[in-house]
Amino acid sequence: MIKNFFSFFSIFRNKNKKQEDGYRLWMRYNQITDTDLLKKYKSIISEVVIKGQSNTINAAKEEIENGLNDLLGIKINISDKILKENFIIIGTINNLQNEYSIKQDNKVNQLGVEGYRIFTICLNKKKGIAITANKDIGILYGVFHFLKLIQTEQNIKNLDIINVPKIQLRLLNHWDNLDRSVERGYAGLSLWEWQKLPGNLSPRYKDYARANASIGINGTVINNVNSNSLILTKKYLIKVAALADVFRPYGIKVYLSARFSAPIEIGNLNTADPLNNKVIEWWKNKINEIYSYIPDFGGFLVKANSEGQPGPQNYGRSHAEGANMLGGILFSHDGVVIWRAFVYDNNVPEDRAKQAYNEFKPLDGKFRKNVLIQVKNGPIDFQPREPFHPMFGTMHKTHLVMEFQITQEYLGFSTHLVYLAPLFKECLDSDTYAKGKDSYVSKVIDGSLYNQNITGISGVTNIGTYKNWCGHHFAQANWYAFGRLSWDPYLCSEEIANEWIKMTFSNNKSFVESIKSLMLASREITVNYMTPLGLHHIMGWSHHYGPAPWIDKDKGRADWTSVYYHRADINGIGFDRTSSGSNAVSQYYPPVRDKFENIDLCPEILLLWFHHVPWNYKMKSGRTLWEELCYKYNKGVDSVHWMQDIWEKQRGLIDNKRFNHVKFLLKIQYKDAKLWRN
Ligand code: GCW
Repeated sequence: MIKNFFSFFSIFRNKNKKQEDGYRLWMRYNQITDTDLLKKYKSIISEVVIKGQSNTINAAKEEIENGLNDLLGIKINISDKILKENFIIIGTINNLQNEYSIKQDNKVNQLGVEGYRIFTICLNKKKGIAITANKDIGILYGVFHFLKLIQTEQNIKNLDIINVPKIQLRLLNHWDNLDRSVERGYAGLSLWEWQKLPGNLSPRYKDYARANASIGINGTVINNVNSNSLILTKKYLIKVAALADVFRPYGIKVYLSARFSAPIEIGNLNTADPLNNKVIEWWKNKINEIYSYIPDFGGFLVKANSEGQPGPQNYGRSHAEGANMLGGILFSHDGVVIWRAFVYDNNVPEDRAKQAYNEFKPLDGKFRKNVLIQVKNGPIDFQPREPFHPMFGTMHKTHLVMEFQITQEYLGFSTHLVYLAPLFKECLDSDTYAKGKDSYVSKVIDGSLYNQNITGISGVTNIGTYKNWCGHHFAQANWYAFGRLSWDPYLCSEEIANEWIKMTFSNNKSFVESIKSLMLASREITVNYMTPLGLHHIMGWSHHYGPAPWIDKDKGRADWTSVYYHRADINGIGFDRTSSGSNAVSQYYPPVRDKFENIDLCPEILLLWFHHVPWNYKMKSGRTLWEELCYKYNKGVDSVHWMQDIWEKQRGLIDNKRFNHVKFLLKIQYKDAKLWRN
């Protein structure tokens, strides 16, 4: 009865909420509902003064104008001179200095090319807020930050914010094919309408660029690493150039996945040997051609000699020889080569988890300056939980790029609610011990551990043509979190969730707190009902959705089966990677190695990753291994039910459309969790 009363009440509560489809992501700019706060903001913001002229400045102007109009429900005055008290002034440090002779302050020296400063200022005896940077792109980033302060209802009196990205190349990787299918994409087709490009530009391209710029992403690899050479033909390059033109004002460079055998497929050569002069000549011309269409082209991403892709090893050459050939040519254009370390071969009788390290470790120091090696967060393949990849501790003379997977290939596609920031953070916060204690993966990636001057991070996107971009409204949070961590890998998952929830859904305190707890728990919940205690890769054959621990040798490739990874037998379960097994632990530095090697010290969350453990082994809880597995699976299932309960309580606090969509997906997630457990 009481329950009915409340749900009746909440329907009433919700009547006036505009139904939302999620298209606007975290850039909704809905009017502030707290009337006192709205009044306060209006009293602090009376006009926007914009200095400078460029496409990026125009983008900043458009964003702040639309943003403030909508958030404050007014028509903000835009001018190029300070007319009123309580202005917001936007311009480069040079522009502001020239006009208002502001004293140079040491703080601006740290800003570099992309950093910005937002601070309270007094000019012409009037008080206002300045959003400033060395370059226009910094200003755009600053504008997004300023809007976020209002979206999340922060105090904007007496500001002094300095923000500089800690990683240079912050890239999305699209696994988009030219037929617009998306490998491991669960949100519709590829955004790129090849048949309509270059003439017909979907408005979505600009919104894509806005969303990325708002979280600091500055590059995008627009085609699949399992690449088609046709992308490098003139027909496609013109289309790519049209996209690059849309993205440029937002500070986003375009990169392409290059197929190593392109000289054969589209160049009429009979070899792609990287040391062959004709091949080198062909790439030179091709790269010159690319830069003639896209003068700020970022460079190539290459998947070579991996899962059947061609590469230098087809000609007896090493990864370094292949990558350096391309790097040598791209260098003169300021381009980079990002070469993937995701290599393994079922013909090599070695634990798959060890193969990338074995292949690349001897090449450390052999790559050109503008060649970066992109390494997945863990040594297998984007599992719900993996230890950090041992390459992060070992390549001291090589630029390493982190590769995270935002799309949920092994985490329930865009059907399961899984907030991935804790997964990303677990890897970034891991201590490699490469230079003693506190040699965190984040320090390898941001270049501080080895004093590196080119740094990068990539996220395999979850974006497609679905109206809400990512399939699940909560999957947008993973795009968002990736961007925020690529800007600053030291942010915490909670902080990121907090701002995302407020901007995407609501500032309502109890909503924010409940949803934050749900999001923060969701990854561990998923691990519990999918692969607890270090189990991994026991998903359905090829599609990777749902459980299939029974997948066995009849599939042809042992390293794509489940039994290869869980090794369950009459005695126990788990992959022995200790010194008495595959010795994968030897690829880690002693303090890490010793911990993983010793079953008593090995964190239980990774137990079956490193050890083959008897079924009746006593766990820390006092339960046997078998009981503990059952406990974890049950806990996972119960926790999804808990997520459903929490969600149900939010009815009426957000629009029904998004509420019902998430509710519907949680129901499937619950059903799937039970299937996994059973
Ligand atoms: O995760 C696996 C996927 C493949 C993918 C490959 C890779 C693009 O199952 O679909 O191919 O990794 O990262 O190259």
